[in-house]
Amino acid sequence: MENLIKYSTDVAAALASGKPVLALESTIIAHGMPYPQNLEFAREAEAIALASGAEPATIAILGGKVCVGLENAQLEKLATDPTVGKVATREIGLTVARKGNGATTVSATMSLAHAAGVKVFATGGIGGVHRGAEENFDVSADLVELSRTPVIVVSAGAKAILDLPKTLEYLETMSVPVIGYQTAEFPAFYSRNSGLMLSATANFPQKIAKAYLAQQELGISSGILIANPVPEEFDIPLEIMDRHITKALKEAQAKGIDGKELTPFLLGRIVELTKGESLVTNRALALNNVKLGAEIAASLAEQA
Ligand code: PSU
Ligand code: MN
Repeated sequence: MENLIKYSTDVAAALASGKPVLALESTIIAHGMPYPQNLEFAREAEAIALASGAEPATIAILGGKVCVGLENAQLEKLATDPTVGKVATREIGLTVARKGNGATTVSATMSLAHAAGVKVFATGGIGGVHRGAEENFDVSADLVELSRTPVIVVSAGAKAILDLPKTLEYLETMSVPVIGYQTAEFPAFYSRNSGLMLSATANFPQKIAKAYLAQQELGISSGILIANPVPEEFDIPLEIMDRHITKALKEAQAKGIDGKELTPFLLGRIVELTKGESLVTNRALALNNVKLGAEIAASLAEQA
């Protein structure tokens, strides 16, 4: 796979010298936030990773090449070009084969980060088990990838657009450790609280790095999901979000939107329904995850 991967000069240098590297996804840029906030976010995420001690490696497929570390013009393309598709793990091969462009989801970014030798990845929220999954079987490939790819994923939990109890059950079944960062509760993305308790908590990045190294040494191939609550000042209470989410879900159903279109549709409608407040929170929590991700990557580089 090596020659399919195109590293930026900075990422290649960091990997060669064992410096901390942090993977970042591109679906959040292309399909998770509107322009121009998406581009500002992408640049700020990279700046925060650097300031927190890790080389940022934003991952996307461009012209059929797996790009690990992007130039400014590439970030701009992802943020503005509506023809850039949403690529989950199953779409990687075909996108490369047709020399296409694709923004990578959590599942695809994990799988490509692993192929590229990057062990830590920060995002906003992961995909999960959708509400109504008992009828429609909509379960994000993110959960499957977490069960089989040894990458630490730093998230603010899963969005309340999902069925959170079922998402946690599924992660348990798939043997994915879910560790609350300085919390015993699973955060609900926009909200710090979900009412769902976790079985594991870590208060320091070092402990997360140690857990990962133990899994590696013992041949356990699953990833680790870190649940890092949104900073208090950006929290939007669950009850408030729930009203907007229920409305957006009804609209999606009426319009017949499902499959991979559903998550981007819901995210966009929620930004409109909250008059932009959800976007401010989304940005804050994702940047907060980048900071923690960089700290974990730094700790891993020290301990490895
Ligand atoms: N959560 C967000 N913003 C996002 C996504 C999730 O807050 O942009 C994206 C991620 O890339 C995630 C994907 O992997 O949505 C999940 O999509 P699906 O439900 O189709 O698996
Ligand atoms: Mn889905």
